[in-house]
Amino acid sequence: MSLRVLGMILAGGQGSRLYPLTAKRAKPSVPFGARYRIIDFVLNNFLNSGIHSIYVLTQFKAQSLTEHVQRHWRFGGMLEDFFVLLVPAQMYRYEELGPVWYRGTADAIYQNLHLVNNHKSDVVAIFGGDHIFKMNVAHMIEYHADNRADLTIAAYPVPIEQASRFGVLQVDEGWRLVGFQEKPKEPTPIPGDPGWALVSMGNYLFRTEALVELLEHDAREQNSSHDFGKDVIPRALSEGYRIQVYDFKRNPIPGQSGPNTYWRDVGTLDAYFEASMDLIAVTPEFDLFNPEWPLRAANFNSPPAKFVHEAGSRTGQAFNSLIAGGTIISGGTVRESVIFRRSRINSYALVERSILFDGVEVGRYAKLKNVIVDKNVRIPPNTTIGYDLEADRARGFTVTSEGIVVVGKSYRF
Ligand code: ADQ
Ligand code: ADP
Repeated sequence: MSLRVLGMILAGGQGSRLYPLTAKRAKPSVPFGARYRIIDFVLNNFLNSGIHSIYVLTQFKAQSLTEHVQRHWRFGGMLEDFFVLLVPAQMYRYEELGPVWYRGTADAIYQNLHLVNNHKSDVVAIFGGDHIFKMNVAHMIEYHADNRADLTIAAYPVPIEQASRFGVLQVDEGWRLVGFQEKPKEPTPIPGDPGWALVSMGNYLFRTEALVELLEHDAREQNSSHDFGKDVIPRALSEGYRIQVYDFKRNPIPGQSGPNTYWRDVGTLDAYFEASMDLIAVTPEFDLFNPEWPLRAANFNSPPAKFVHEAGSRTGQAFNSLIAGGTIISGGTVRESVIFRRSRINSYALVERSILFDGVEVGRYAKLKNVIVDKNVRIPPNTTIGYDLEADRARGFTVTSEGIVVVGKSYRF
């Protein structure tokens, strides 16, 4: 890649629909897939695409995310351009803006334009930290450069009934942006394909000068909410900036054939649960095991996972599951579940279609079905969760419309 690229990840999001998993952590820090956090996927996309100068902008309940990135995404050492650095909201422009935190996604970048200027990059890649996906960003950069675009927006088709949650795009034959509405009540469908709309993935490549111009302009606007989707993109479009739309489906991932179709906002507990269950399918839509697209994650010195089994009585076994290191399945049974590290499932316990975060202990004879258990929670012996949803609600667990039960970190049995 000959262009110099700076990566900026927007990781300030609240993720309120994931509560209680986001009670004490920002959405990008929510654990996923037995050993990852949501932010790891975009970080891997950048690294696997040769983008190695990366700022992570944080704001809301950032401690867990800060510790994760600081401890586990250190690299580079003496190579100046190799870094992942956290940028908390810090009122850097206090003299100009007064005492304000990041007021929106565009303001988060505006308040840190000094970092963009210092880096002297040709392109700034501004990506969300909230999604599970693989994306070869190098291919999008090539497209951005070939089209001499000021801004390139990654796009994904969604069923029209879901499109109101997104920025909806209209393009001409050359995929140049000709219309944009942020979260419209009545989304415009793809021409000739009334059931679908083309939406923005919230992942942007900006020509650096265009970004600086647009953000400086936006900062002067009194009525702006300082958001890329609500303010900056509509203005850029009306002012005639060259905005290209990038077709995510055509994004080539080494080691994978066919179109790239997987992009998930695990923004609700049900969506989170469904994406987790996909991972344990025999042929999942999202493949964690592609050696040509390594997915780096926090590396702990965990011992191996262990299964303690005494034929006939204490059957320590797991089927169709992901089991992280340091876990001991000691005489319990696990089916179709995602188990993070250092968990312990004791004798005669049954864990089915469930997700246990780090350090969860399931006591003897406990039964769990369709349950998400947050970090370090101890489920007492003989507890049954996920079988009687009314009772679960009455006990103070969160129960979703799809019947998933969540035991939060602070729950006391
Ligand atoms: P939303 O997802 O609604 O729409 P938003 O909530 O602003 O946008 O979040 C975008 C990203 O920025 C997330 O990764 C979030 O964590 C982060 N973020 C939010 N506020 C922040 C702040 N103050 N500081 C730092 N980071 C912050 C956007 C676009 C739509 C597009 C969808 C795709 O506006 O056009 O369709 O993303 O999901
Ligand atoms: P995670 O559950 O995401 O792994 P940790 O347990 O590692 O997060 O906690 C990370 C940081 O978040 C802690 O150092 C602490 O400061 C903060 N934190 C986590 N849980 C709580 C809590 N219940 N109350 C206050 N702060 C918390």
